[in-house]
Amino acid sequence: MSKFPMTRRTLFAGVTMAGVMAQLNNGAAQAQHAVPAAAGNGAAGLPRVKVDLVDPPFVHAHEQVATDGPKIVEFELVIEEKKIVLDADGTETIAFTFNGTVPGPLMVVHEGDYVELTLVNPASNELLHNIDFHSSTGALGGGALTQVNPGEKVVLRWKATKPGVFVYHCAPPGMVPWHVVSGMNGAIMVLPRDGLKDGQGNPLRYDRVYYVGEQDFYVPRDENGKFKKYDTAGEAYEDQLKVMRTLTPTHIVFNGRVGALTGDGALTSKVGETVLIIHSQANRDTRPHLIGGHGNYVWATGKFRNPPELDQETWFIPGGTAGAALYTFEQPGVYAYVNHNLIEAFELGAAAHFKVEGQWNDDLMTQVRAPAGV
Ligand SMILES: [Cu+2]
Repeated sequence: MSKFPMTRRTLFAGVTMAGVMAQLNNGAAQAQHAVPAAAGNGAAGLPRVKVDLVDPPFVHAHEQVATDGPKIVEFELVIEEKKIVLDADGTETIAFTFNGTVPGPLMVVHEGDYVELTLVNPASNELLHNIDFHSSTGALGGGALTQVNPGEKVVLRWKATKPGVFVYHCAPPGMVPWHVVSGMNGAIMVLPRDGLKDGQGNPLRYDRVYYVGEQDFYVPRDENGKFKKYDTAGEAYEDQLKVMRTLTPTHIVFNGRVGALTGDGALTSKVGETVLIIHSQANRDTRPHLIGGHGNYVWATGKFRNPPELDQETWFIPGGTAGAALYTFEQPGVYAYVNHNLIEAFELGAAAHFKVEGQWNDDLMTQVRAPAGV
């Protein structure tokens, strides 16, 4: 695609002219038809619960072990196209967001629940959007059933059959990578109904959960090497596509900007607390590492039917995946949590801090002799 499709008319034209999309639209039409007609719709009659999502790195209140049977869990995501600042130099990009944040909020349900998502594309936006849940089954993960133009909303329901953490992202026809690298992705956690387990079937619980969404950005530069600013996404599109095709991000950040999770935004914990870290990257591979700590139990590819790996130093999360790591802090201090491609962490921004309170354990580490002359 060489020209940015600016109007709703051209957006629709792009959809209907593409052969592959015609097939997808047929599939979508059939699937839409099938929803009300399907026999044995397991969602019928189930209790409903409406969940208010919260901004990352925080996660809405939820049960780790389900105390009831399956239910329909209602979420709402409002799409917001907005200018965001990526770093202390004031570098800007026009982000596409679910609920105004990069990443979008973490949703939590249990295996066997039904997710019922209302996706709202306010009239103030310019572009068509949709949502592909990697955790769902069929119709491009829901992408074929959720295309909403500005001024529209849609409701999608799907059954959470696979326990794990999964990416969701926008995937509009012809513009998938652009929307994903403009920030339009997030994650969902489908917990086993009886909670997390180690490899031997023993329960694993967490005191806190944080959601880290890693994002690569591709900001065009002017002839002097300075980052360019644009008034609209449409103006930026062609320049941005050129940078994207280099596969060389200008920024790789946690939670939307350099330093979002350091300083005042640092993640907090206490010695003795067990923290679950959900980490997603919708586009590129990443390799989280907690400097001075470990991943005690790690589902690097995020799927809870697999036994967690133990005592990891660094774990590998392939692009398009969410991973989960459980750690119990044993020492106080400030820990850096980084993408251990250290250039990406220290030069491009993929780093967070944990500030941990508590008593130092001399047995685990002590400075036997302070630095001084030899
Ligand atoms: Cu989008």
